[in-house]
Amino acid sequence: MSRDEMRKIQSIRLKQTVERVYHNSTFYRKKMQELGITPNDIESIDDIGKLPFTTKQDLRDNYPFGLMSSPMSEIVRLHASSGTTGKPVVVGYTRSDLAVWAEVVARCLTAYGVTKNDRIQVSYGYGLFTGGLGAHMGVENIGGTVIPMSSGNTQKQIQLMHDFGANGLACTPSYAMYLAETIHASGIPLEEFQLRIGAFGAEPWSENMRKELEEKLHIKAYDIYGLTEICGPGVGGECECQNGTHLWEDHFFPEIVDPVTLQPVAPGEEGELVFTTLTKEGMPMIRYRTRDLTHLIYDKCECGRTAVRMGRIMGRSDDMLIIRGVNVFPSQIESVILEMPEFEPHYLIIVDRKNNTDTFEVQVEVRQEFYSDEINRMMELKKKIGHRLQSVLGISADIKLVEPRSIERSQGKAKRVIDNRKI
Ligand code: DLL
Repeated sequence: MSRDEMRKIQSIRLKQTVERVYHNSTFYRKKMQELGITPNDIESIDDIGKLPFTTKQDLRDNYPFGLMSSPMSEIVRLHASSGTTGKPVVVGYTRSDLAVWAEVVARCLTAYGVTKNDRIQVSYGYGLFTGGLGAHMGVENIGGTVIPMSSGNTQKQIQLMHDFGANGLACTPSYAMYLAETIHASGIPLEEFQLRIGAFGAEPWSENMRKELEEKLHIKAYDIYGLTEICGPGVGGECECQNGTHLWEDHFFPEIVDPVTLQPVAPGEEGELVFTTLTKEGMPMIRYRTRDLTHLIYDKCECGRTAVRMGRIMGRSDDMLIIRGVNVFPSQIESVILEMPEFEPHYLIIVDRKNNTDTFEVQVEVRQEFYSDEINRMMELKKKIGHRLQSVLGISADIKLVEPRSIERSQGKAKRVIDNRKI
């Protein structure tokens, strides 16, 4: 599709989306009124800059359903991901939203070369996380066979991958690496597996990691990108050229802005990725700040697809960590520590990658009056905070209780996160 044609479609859909949110969402109507604009001010996609930005904080402030633009009776599915503190970010989908989602994941899979003759093992987590069910719908949409494994239970994953002759694997790149190592350790020859294609995403990964995964598993490893707020996996995916992630811009309009000034950067420059959904009904997003730092490539791709490409995600403009595929904000950990009287508000988060799996340690100072030489009492305390963190974050941390005043005090901005991973 030519750029002009694409922009025509984007313009029509943007106008429809703006009408929809203005008339159906108090939140967006108020935001637009504050800027003194109405849907009549949006005549084409070139007017996108007139619209307000939306942030994770807006989702938190309007938890759980405040940003829906469809009545709840039209919402057929809810998903959620971590917010910056205790409350998750909640997204609602109408039947049509689910159809679009299945379509965009199908586009990714098709670009990887997956067909109805393939069996795809989906080893992203199923549940509120969008990874499992999103990939699942995409495979079904192209008529492939889904093996809905979800994550974990690694031995069984390998056994069924082998016995069912899975041709594709969809999971985080770090879990793929772990699966690869477990396969090698199992002694089953790689030749007995039918794996050909990997659909990896939900966390940053590098070209080196791609090479390693391709060599270890004898596959072609492709990127799949997405975020809960916009729809889940399938906002974009790589093609056979493996040279940038095509964003399905007829459904999700991308912009790159300077994260400080919020002004658009020059074409091709790096900045923060911002999306406006163009076809969503349940919970359309207007200029949603993803916090992902990347750049866009408008040159034609050798595969023939004209959809814009995105470079690798180079980092984030906030402090969100992705640990074992789970989004973790230091502020979530801080709020758990602050609500427990046994601890000082001094902590350190140490993240590393050993044997291709993320390690996650939280060091926290015990208050003098709770500090004890008795191992049992300390173990009890460790368990208590460990459980609390697990229930808030959705993953377990190695807790290290330390003596009062043993964590280095900062002279300026406290450095509370040490991320030693070299991805
Ligand atoms: O991770 C959706 C997803 C599931 C994408 C499965 C791909 C595959 P969230 O949990 O909301 O949604 O996390 C979204 O994860 O803003 C990025 O920072 C990061 N992320 C997702 N995909 C990639 C990728 C899902 N391919 C956040 N490369 C996003 C780098 C990624 N980072």
